[in-house]
Amino acid sequence: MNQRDTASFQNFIGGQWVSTDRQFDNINPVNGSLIGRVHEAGAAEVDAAVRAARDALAGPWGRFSVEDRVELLHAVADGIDKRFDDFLAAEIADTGKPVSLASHLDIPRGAANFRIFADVVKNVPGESFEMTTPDGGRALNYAIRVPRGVVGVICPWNLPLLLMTWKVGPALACGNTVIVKPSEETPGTATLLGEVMNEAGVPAGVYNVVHGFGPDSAGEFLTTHPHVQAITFTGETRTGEAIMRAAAQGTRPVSFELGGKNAALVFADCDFDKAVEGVARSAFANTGQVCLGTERVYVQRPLFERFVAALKTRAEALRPGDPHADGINFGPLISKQHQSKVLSYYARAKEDGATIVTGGGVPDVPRQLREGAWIEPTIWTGLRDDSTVIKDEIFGPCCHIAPFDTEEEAIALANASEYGLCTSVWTSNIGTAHRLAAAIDVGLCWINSWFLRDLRTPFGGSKASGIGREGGVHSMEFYTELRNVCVKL
Ligand code: NAD
Ligand code: 6OD
Repeated sequence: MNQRDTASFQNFIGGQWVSTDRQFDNINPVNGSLIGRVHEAGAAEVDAAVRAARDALAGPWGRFSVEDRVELLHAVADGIDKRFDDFLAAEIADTGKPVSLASHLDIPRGAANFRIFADVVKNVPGESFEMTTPDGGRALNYAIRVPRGVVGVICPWNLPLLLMTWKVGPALACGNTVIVKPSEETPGTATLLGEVMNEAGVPAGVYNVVHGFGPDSAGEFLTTHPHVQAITFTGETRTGEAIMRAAAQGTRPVSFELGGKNAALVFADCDFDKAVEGVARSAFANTGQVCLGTERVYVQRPLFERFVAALKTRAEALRPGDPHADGINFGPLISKQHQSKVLSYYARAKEDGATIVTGGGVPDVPRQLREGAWIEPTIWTGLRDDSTVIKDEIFGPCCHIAPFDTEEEAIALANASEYGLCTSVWTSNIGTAHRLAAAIDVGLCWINSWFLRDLRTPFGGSKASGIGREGGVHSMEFYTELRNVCVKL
């Protein structure tokens, strides 16, 4: 079938739309309505995708020069721009995120992820070493980067297009072929990208999409397939552990962007309004479903009461509702299932004796939205450091605020987590800023900012938050094998 059936989400294999007889519902989290049926890929469809991806490597794609790939990836980015409204509609239908967020973050980053990595591969420097040989002659060593081959790309649901293209962009720029397994919750934009790939003239089999779940479904079939040569994954730490076990068969390399329980540290000398605005954004943007989000806020004692009051005002100003409506800046959670999980933490905070500064439940929304996965932005104070709510990643629009006195205490609190994805430090003291950046065990440290991104920089987490770094030349490290060529002159 060459024409995509727009009422459903089919697999995209070897440039063709592939349906299956196992289908599941894709539900709109705004109101619980059915968006469409998703065709689940089984082992046979995953195997067909791997074969298509291998054939593409052996075919014209494998002979593309860097310049050819760069030109094509720019055409893909242009294709996303041209169909901006289609991508926007698909992303909003799947996630319920407000149009203001998706149109400023998710969709533009979808296109930028192709442009930036096309430009990175064009400019990545090489290395060479000349040497004297034992017989007194000369030899020249130079390293070339070759694609790894077929790359499995497993994605989450929170920033579907952004996080998928963040991996597909560099993988293709380096000459690999990809098989994407989008989250079962958000099949829309990965599917739509198949159309753009065909329109841009990307050879069949270079970009493939298989739909389904993790265990005993497309995710597991993909990660255990012996001809998938590298796996890049974004999602929960526990899922990462399962994928790592699968990747151990055949010692395939992995790149993991995993969970976080990030701390914001607000010093008494900060620019107060900017700190409140930044921490509010980091706690509540995308309804708290951002791996970089802040669920632990530590405020230096002289500012504590004022900061809690100001953050409460921010939380209470958020407007849930129809994502396309004017003035709406707060979407639902991704699903009823995730809503139950987040609400269980809201209940746990109460049981553990938290003071609920604001929120703590489900907001009152218009009747037509009541089947949606709505949740209140929530702030707590007064929990003990060892409370589950302080330790677990909740992935909801909530944070706990606690006071601290000294810089050493702030560092110890930030580091008291199994995770190490990011932190944000709010201070006007440059010495404090640099000392904290060196002392907090994270992959990303923002000073007086949050989620400010230059795509050339290393991105990833330490501890249980990930393995490896992607971004700029760091993505090249993962998506290529470096081969040394030694030429006796
Ligand atoms: P998840 O781990 O449940 O699922 C992610 C993907 O893995 C989905 O496509 C899922 O179907 C697939 N999957 C699940 N089990 C699998 C298995 N055994 N084998 C193969 N594939 C499998 O994560 P999620 O709920 O979709 O996303 C939220 C999580 O992602 C949070 O923990 C969040 O912190 C994390 N995340 C991290 C980053 C980062 O950059 N560090 C970015 C976004 C999200
Ligand atoms: O900005 C990015 O490149 C990136 N990987 C963001 C991750 C956000 C997590 O939810």
